[in-house]
Order: sequence, then C-alpha cells, then structure tokens
Amino acid sequence: MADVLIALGGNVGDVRAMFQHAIRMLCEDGDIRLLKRSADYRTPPWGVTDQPAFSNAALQVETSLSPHALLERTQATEITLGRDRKNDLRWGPRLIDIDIIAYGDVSVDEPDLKLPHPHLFERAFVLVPLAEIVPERMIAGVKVRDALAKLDTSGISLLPPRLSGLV
Ligand code: A4P
Ligand code: MG
Repeated sequence: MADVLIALGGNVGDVRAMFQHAIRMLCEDGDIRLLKRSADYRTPPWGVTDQPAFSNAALQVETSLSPHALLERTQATEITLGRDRKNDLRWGPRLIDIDIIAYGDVSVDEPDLKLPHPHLFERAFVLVPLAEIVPERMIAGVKVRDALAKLDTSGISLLPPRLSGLV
C-alpha cells in the first residue's frame, strides 16, 4: 500500500459538492482508502490571477494502485464530473482539478506524470490544507509545515464546516 497525498481544487460551480463526489468516486472501487481529509479553504487564484477565488482541500489516502493507474483514476474522475480538459486554459478556471502531490517517496519525471508535484513548494493553496492533515510528512526531504512556513498565506481562509458529515 502506498501513502498518497492528493490536492483538490476548483473555481467554477459548486466546487465543494464536486469535492464530495470526487472523494466518493475515487474510493468506490475499494483500491483507494481515505485516511484524512482537510477542511475546505478559500484561496486567491494563483498563476492566472484574473479569475474567481478557488476552493481547495487535501486528502491523504492509501492505495494499491500504481502511480499511473492512480493518475488514470483521478483523470477519469475529473472527466466524469464534467471537466473538459480540451477547453481548460493552463492555470485557468476549472470545475475540478485533482492533482497527485506525493506517492510515498516515489520520484517520477515523465511527461504525463511528475512526482512529487513540481509546483508543490510554491503553492500555499496546496500546503495550507496539507499542513492541516499531515504537518510532519516529509516530501522530497522537506517537512510539510516547514515548506508552508516559507510561503505567504494571506488571503487564504477556512470555509465553514460542511453539513454533510465526513466525506
Ligand atoms: N501531470 C503531471 N504530473 C501530475 C501529477 N502529479 N498530478 C499532468 C496530476 N497531473 C499531473 O494537468 C496537466 C497535466 O499534468 C495532466 O495531463 C497530467 O498528465 P491539468 O490538471 O490539466 O492542469 P493544467 O491546468 O493544464 O496545468 P497544471 O500546471 O497542472 O495546473 P494546475 O496545477 O492544475 O493548476 N489557484 C488556486 N488558488 N487554487 C488552485 O487549485 N489551480 C490551478 C491549476 C491554477 N491556480 C490555482 C489552482
Ligand atoms: Mg492539475
């Protein structure tokens, strides 16, 4: 079993409902098990700043899937939930984005899959939810809480708890 960190994000439509659907779909075949889920955060847009605020969250899961099989699952989930990659602009508005942040201590550098996620250490919208659930986790030799301490977190706020329970 691999210990995996996943980031969820989106800024179009009912993103928090999308997160719930995404978590259920990722776990429904029994080969991905949810260990921890962060709260949802409202975050200023990063990269392309002229777009609505995002909601972001992070998951810790364990899985028997290989890194590529997991990527196929996350991309199939995005598509089932209505994401149209062809029409998405890089770093632009999206219904749901599911990024694999780290897969155990595995390093991958291929065109379709890079692990750990290459922008991880630049993104407070990834590290704030991760630091909530796995502050002590090491990624590429850096502790999540130490990586977060180097970033500006202004503008990020905790969203109120969801009404629908754990997932
Ligand atoms: N890919 C490679 N490695 C990975 C990985 N570890 N996990 C490839 C997931 N995918 C990975 O992804 C493009 C390609 O990355 C995929 O085909 C996959 O094979 P994409 O999701 O279509 O994203 P993109 O928009 O084209 O580019 P990129 O750099 O992945 O954008 P991001 O990282 O998805 O950023 N601001 C805030 N506040 N919150 C956000 O969530 N998100 C984005 C999008 C921009 N600004 C944001 C947020
Ligand atoms: Mg992505």
